[in-house]
Amino acid sequence: MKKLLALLLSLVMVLCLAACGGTAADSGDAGDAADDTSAGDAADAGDTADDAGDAASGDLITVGFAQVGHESDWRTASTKSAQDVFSEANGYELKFVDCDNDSATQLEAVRTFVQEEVDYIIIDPIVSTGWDTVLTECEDAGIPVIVIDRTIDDSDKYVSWVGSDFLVEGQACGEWLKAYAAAKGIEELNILVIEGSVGASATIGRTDGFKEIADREGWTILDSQSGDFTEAGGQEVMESYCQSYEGQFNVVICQNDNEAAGAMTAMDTAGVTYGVGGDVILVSFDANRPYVQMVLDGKLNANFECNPMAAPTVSEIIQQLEAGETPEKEVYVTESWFVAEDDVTSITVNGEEQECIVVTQEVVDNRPY
Ligand code: GZL
Repeated sequence: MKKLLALLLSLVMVLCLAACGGTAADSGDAGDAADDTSAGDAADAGDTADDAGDAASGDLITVGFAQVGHESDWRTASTKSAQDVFSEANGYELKFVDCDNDSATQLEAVRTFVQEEVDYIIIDPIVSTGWDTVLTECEDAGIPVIVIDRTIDDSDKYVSWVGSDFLVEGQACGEWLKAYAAAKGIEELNILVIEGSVGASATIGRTDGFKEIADREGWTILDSQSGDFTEAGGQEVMESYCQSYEGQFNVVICQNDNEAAGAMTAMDTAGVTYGVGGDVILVSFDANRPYVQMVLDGKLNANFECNPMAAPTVSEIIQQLEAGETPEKEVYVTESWFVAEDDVTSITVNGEEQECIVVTQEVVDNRPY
């Protein structure tokens, strides 16, 4: 019914224009309407309605966002950041798809955005490969793609990437652990790692960065398995570790906060103490507010931030593109390292001195997410 109404509306508009002696092309959207109507195709009439709709909605910029999923507190913060920034009040129409950690769903979401002829596409890639074909389709459709957070490693057909240096996050964790162990007089480190989702650049970077320091220092990594960035995954892997490596480990590295929460549950059940004064040094990544509180409470010895607030920078990039400017290809977000004790208040990562923030209640309260 809507399409029929749009078709009739278009016909009336064309007849009015003809009576006024103007040309359809002179009237902008009406010209589009005339073009679509002359095709006499109901689908075009629908497009006409959309075109009219776009014209009626003024200059809202349509943004399609294919988000990883909803697996963690970090992801929730990332999604909220996008919804806050790409609001109608800010001149955007956000088309959001939660891809539920499924790569096929994510590719389908991007193709749907192309069909819907959005103005821009944002992708947080679940995995770092398998992207060139669909990015070529976006390029052919003339739709700029901005990648956030995780990286795409098999194609550069996107305008910009905004995110974290995951390798540095892993290296910082290793350099802090080295300094902390020295300060505490711990000579032997036997380490268990709970990795993030397989194939995610965050997992790859944190794993490689930490392993670089572990290999340099001669530490023993007893095992390294994926907890898929979820609390259930972290608990499951830690339960297995507590059985397989009972009494053998004194460090657990969790590659995100939700895995750390799961690991705590498993260690509590197994009677393994962790954190400040515990038998096991427990470390996390992401630094969502509740988990920085856990650093203050001594449950976590350290937490390495991964900043989820990429959306404001993405909006700046879109505005640059709207103005015909060329944005930077890579934009890194700022991040901090949080520690429970003042034994180590700075570390050197790749020759650069970096602060380790000793957590206070004020630090917790000031966390933005
Ligand atoms: C990292 C991000 C990771 C977080 C996890 O930038 O992709 O995915 O560290 C999230 O919490 O699940």
